[in-house]
Amino acid sequence: MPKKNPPIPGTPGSGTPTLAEPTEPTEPLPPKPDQRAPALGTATGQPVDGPDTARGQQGEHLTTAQGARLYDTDHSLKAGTRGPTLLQDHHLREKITHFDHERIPERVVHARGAAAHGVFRGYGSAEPISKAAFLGKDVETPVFVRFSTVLGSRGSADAVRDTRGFATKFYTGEGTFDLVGNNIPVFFIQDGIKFPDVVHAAKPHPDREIPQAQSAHDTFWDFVSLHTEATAHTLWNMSDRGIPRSYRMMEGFGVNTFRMVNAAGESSLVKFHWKPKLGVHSLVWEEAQIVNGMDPDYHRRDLADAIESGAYPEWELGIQAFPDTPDQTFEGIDLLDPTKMVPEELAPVQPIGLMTLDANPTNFFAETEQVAFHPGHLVPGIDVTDDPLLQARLFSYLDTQISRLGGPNFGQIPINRPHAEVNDMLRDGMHQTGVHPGVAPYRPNSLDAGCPFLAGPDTAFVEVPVPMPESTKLRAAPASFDDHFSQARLFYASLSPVEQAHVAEAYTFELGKCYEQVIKERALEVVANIDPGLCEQVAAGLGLPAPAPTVAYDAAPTPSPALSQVGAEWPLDGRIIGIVADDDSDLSEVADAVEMIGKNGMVPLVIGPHGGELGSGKGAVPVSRTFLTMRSVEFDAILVAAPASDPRVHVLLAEAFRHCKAIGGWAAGRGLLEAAGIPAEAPGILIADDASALFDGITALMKSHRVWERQV
Ligand code: HDE
Repeated sequence: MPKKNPPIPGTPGSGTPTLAEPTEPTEPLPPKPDQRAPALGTATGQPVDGPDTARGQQGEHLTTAQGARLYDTDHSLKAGTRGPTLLQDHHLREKITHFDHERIPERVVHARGAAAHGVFRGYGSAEPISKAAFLGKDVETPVFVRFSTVLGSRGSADAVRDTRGFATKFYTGEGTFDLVGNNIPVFFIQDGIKFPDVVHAAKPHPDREIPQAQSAHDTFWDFVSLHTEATAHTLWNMSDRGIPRSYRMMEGFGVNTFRMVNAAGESSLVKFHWKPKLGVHSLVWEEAQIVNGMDPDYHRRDLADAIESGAYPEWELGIQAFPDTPDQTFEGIDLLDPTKMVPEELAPVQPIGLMTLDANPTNFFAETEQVAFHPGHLVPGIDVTDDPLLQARLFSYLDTQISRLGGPNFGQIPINRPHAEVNDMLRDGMHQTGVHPGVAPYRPNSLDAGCPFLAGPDTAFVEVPVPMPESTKLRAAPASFDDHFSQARLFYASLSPVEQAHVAEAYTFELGKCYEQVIKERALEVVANIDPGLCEQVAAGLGLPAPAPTVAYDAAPTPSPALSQVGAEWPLDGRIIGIVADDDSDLSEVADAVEMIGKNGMVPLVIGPHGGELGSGKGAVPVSRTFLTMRSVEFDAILVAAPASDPRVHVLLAEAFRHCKAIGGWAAGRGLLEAAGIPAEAPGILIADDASALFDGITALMKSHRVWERQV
């Protein structure tokens, strides 16, 4: 008979009292394929026996890092209950030491992010210009996408005015392809050597380390007013694109021009675009500022909630394709200049696949924090160009991971493992987790039977043999890079009046936050070169004279309607409607409204004077937010079914009104709208006899995102 282990004190069956914690284990969720650690093998290539070591946790008992079971983790080992702690206590030291080292350096830029798993399905339409297998018709490829802000630290707020990162890892059968893009198609600088300059200028001031995650400060405006190639990107930041409503409602752009190569070896130049199925939508500035205090995790929460509720966000991947001519320009636009984009009206975006995000990460640190992107992670069929920004990026991303992730083996971290077979000759180094068999990590060899073998050009990644023009070694840029204003003029001219008004407000706000007069004046000179009318508005807001443009206008720019966010109708998946009600409201009507909203793929949140339920018994309605926990910015539209006199409800309605949200009232709610000073005849205010009569009208208004006619 095997000898039974003695019972561990405090565990069930041990005879000592148990803690009031659950003691029955439940099965953890199964890992996704890209969460698996590298398979372990012995030096002879045999698999290692034992439990599934790929998982972070096995078994149901608490153990040390070495697997020894523990019976107490609440008390350190002491000489008596009041005595000193003993150096012998390995569990204490292991637990505290590991904790002391739990943090890794945050990303130097894009530190704040949120991510999701998904799948990409190729349409096959890119086949004539790219041999990349994952773009083939109906080929499905797992993806992991990380969205981010650029400037803020890891714990900063989501809804700040900033560019957003949009980085996608495609785990293709031919190796991993990373599309490391932004939600703005142009960049601040033309040459990567300027990246530390723009980032140092935009980050908090080095003396007091303020302001956090903001561009509204002197060093940023000092730099961009002197370095005028940043003008177009700065203007995009000052537009609604700088404050997205949701990560699900952003476009993504590869920014740099890439190459695609087909099976015949022919090369085309391409620009990548992600088009969200829900359209491109933004917060308004006052709303964004309130959001950052009320819910700093606004975008992170929105993405996770939408995926969890089954409202999977989708984007179509598209390309603009251009002939790979020796001058690498299209319609006069230099394709190697990353401060320039090509209007869709000149080169249509052709859809090549669909991405659906359908799973949240299991562990933020393991996946979202440790994922390591690199624009040089390419597959056969996609290659880089000589864009001097892209060339510097090709160096930077690998370099930064080495200090951020503690050594050169970050590719072995589960989220970074390729799904293609890996057989490199990279060995050893910090955090090596692979057990490489064989004796000959070099080529040529005979001792490992010549392995690994080289692939033929038909399956290998082969750089496009681009002819190099005769040239001289120098530090300079082509003359076309001197044009710093045409794209900013084009973007501004393409915006609707509402969007232009937001741009004027944003410049006025940001420059109003600068202390140095000289910086405000110089920034106004730049704005004058975008649009004199815009400059006059900003100058008036700052109380300064408007300077005249210094760079001549050749002709008025031809607007690109695709650059405006306003004017179409979009699906409402995951949009949030607040319903103000109280115990005296007609609760069956409120319940009907809740049901209608949910049935239509949106989220109803009942706002009541107290928590718990409104009413009692069968017809009771659960309350989602109280007057204390709600704030207008959480809702895309508000319905009112109660005469609430609480001043916080008046603020709710006043803010929703100012932020151009649809508002509807029925029954006693009509009186509340009046009491809150909301004019019944204003655009986007609907009054009806019951909730169902309101529903169609409210959703029709929401499809245009906001009631812009109301903007004052
Ligand atoms: Fe990045 N960038 N970048 N960048 N970038 C990083 O890499 C860099 C640029 C972008 O969610 C860093 O792993 C240089 C353009 C995204 O993990 C770093 C230059 C675009 C992310 C780096 C640029 C981007 C990064 C910091 C100028 C849009 C977040 C942490 C030559 C096309 C990826 C890291 C994630 C991250 C360098 C310019 C997008 C330091 C030197 C242009 C979305 O390597």
